[in-house]
Amino acid sequence: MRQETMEKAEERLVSMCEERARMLQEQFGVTVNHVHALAILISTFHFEKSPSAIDQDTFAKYTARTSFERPLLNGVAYAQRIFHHEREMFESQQGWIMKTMKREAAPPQDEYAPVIFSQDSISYLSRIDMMSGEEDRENILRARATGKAVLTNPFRLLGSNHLGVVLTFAVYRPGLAADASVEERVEATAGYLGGAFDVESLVENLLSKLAGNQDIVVNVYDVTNGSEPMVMYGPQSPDGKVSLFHVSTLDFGDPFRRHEMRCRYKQKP
Ligand code: WA2
Repeated sequence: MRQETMEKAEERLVSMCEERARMLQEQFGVTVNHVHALAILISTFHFEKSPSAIDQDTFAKYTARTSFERPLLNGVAYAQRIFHHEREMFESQQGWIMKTMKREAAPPQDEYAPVIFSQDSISYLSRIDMMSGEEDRENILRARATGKAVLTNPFRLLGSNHLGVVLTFAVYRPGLAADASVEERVEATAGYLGGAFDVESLVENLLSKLAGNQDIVVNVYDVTNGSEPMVMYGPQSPDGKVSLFHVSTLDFGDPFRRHEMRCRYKQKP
């Protein structure tokens, strides 16, 4: 009798966890695909057309109108690759000076990635050199070397201070071969398109709509470094020993990273 209730409870936990994991992975996937398409839109209408057919206003309008395609992102932005020798010319053409993530004047560097186009929801990124932030910088370097979607560690995002991860795609100048080498990719890089998965609020919103949500505790971890899992969503220190828990694997599309969802019942009071 008790054995049977235990089995039922476990079955229910497994099914609730799997449902949540598949739903989250699905929404991550469609969001990543749409940002990929936006990166191609920039390369087509900003670089293959002269003069460019995109400016801040068209970017803001188009990204606002298509935001339903990116349900887990708080917005998207485009950062242009600028070398140090181009900086003075760039800043005088733009009529502004780039800033660091800490809002200071950007000190001299070999190259920069100032945001020139942003969705209104994350307009606080405009003029910021994204290479001045450790997580964003790592993403930029890995995105341009691979040509694939890349994700950061979980960290506190600008603006909201919510826990989340940044997604980046490199935008290449036209003519890059599909089988290009790392050096060719880096050389052909024109800029970076990306945005932040606001995991803390948008995943919360997604899960809160599901039946049985008040009965379980859900955590998402970045387990890329197996010995040091990083909380990406959920309570920072989930209760230690619980007899019943379930782990669902997650694939967010960055082969360099591993994620998983862990679910358990709330402790009875
Ligand atoms: N987007 C939104 N919030 C953030 C953030 C970010 N990065 N970094 C810290 N908080 C323009 O990789 C290029 C977006 C970075 C893309």
